[in-house]
Amino acid sequence: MISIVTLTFITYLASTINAHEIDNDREQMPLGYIKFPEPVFQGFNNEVTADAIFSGITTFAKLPWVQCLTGDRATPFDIAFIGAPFDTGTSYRPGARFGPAGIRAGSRRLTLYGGYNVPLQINPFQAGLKIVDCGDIPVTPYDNKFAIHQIEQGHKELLQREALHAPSKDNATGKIFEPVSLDGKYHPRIITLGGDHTIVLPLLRSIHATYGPISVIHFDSHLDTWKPSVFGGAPSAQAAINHGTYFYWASQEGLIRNGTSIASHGAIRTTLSGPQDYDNDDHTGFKRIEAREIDTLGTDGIIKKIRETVGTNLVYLSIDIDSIDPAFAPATGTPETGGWSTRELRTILRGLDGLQIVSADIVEVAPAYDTNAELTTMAAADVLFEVLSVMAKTPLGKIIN
Ligand SMILES: [Mn+2]
Repeated sequence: MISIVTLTFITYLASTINAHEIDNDREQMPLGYIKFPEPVFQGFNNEVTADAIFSGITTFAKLPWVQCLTGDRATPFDIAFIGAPFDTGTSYRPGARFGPAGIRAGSRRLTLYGGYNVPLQINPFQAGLKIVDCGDIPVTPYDNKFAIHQIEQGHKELLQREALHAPSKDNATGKIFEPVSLDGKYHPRIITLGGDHTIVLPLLRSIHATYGPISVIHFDSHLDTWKPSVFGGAPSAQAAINHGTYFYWASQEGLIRNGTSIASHGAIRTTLSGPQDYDNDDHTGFKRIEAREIDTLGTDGIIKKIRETVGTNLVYLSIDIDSIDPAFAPATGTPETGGWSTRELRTILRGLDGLQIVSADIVEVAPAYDTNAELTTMAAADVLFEVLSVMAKTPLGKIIN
């Protein structure tokens, strides 16, 4: 005999599962988890209580954890977060190896109210894309050469998979798309959590293998195009590859598009070894936007300069958290005062809406230097929320008609 209570429970269970399935159809993540917890959480009066935003295992924005590089290589996705906990290329404060864990902790609240981005008018978690947190790339702290190899291989392994959804048309114009990759397939977009900035050399090697030479938008207080003889003095071949020289090497290797007007620095305010550092920077193809230009141009003017520089090229986006002023983001390897506010950087990132951003990273978050209020990791997570929203609004593809 089945009791009335049991029947009621089964009916309730069925309706809950139904709601869950409907939700999954809309690719609603991670909200489904928050809104429809397991029935064991059923409280008084059969009321379903939501799981708290601060509980559970920490992934970026409470997204599903998929062990993309180890246990579960078969699950496809559209956008993946992956950590690269490497910090043995730093010149001043170490600690960015804890960046991925810190940024995830700073991202816990992102979906508390649902994740709708008001200025961009999109909820990236409900945009029909499968977004996952793949955990971290295994990175040795004992051997930089091997670690850089690991980062390239780990990133490449994810990037070269096919995306779950193949966008068939441009959102803005409704025109038919074709893929922009070298192999003619739709690949997922990877958002890497650094790690010090050295990781961008192996990341750009991976990007190059899938898309060819690329335009770069680089937010940083520093140039990072320094010649090894200038930055660090290059006592050995391995020491020559560090978080101040990786763009020099990327340029030498042809990973960045050749010519002028192909890449853009933003928020620059570092001291130099001399004016010749800017001549060297010019040779790598970067246009510079100084942090102080925001006083005269405003965020609109900064956005315009960046967009004029990269045009309609495919873009890789690299964000050093030190582009933000240390008042707002103190926990970083080489802080520089006089930077942009978190609000200004977020506004500028939203201004990249419509660009073909193939992948992105945020680097140099070193949580040990943060305040108890988690200012820096929260800023990093919120900055990535803007990047994610821009990506969700703009599918990757080339209009063919
Ligand atoms: Mn920097």
